[in-house]
Amino acid sequence: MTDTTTEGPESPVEVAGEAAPAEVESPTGVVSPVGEESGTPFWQRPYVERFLVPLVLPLAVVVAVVVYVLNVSRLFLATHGSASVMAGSVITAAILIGAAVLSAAPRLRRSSLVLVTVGFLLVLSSAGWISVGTSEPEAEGPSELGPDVKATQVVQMVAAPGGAFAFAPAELEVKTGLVRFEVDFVAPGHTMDFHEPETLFAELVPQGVQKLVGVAFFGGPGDYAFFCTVPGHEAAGMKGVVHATGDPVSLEQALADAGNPPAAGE
Ligand SMILES: [Cu+2]
Repeated sequence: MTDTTTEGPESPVEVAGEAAPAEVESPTGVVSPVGEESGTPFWQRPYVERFLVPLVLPLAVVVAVVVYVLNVSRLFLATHGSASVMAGSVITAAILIGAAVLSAAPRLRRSSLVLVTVGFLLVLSSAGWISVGTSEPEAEGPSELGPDVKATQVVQMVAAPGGAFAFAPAELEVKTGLVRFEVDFVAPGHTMDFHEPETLFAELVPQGVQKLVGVAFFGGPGDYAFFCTVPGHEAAGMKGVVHATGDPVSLEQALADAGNPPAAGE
């Protein structure tokens, strides 16, 4: 090669003579595959054919199926309404229809097939996020107070006195803090609960005629509404109001004030 650069007049002949046979040999053996690789689409290259299709593709399909199953089960568990069930059904139907369309269209270009498949995978993997809400009620900090929690005040109450849709008393005044409600259900088929979840009051559901105890936490002054949760009973008048007065108090402080051990509130 150094000779060709130094000897000007001879070099063109030598170069042409040496290069010509080299070019003739190389295009058939070496150059042509390179030309094919750069010219053919990515998914038709040898490595793709050899490894992606038999190895990666089945794995991807398995992962997609697992993700889909998890997502759909999550979808069905997530909400109480029928919207999520309908969404899940629509997605499943779309998958079936899409698969039918794909199999019925053999003349589709391979690139379009790949695009459609990727699109379906994206839809599948996002299926579970369509539903709004959680399968369990979100934690509202501390859990509801049990009947064994000590309270600083006690209220005696009668539910459904004389069979009426009422509480007696229907209106009462307390101080902020923990209040123990001793409710005498003198007629079956009634309950008691507070509208305000921050009272941490555990709904009282008696078995027939029964006296039950519940503890409510009133963290600040204000009105707290209690009612019978049986449909129609509150509208019929089975409700009442607790007027809480006094300084705001934290649950921890209220529990301590009532003599509860520190771990009781947790
Ligand atoms: Cu009732």
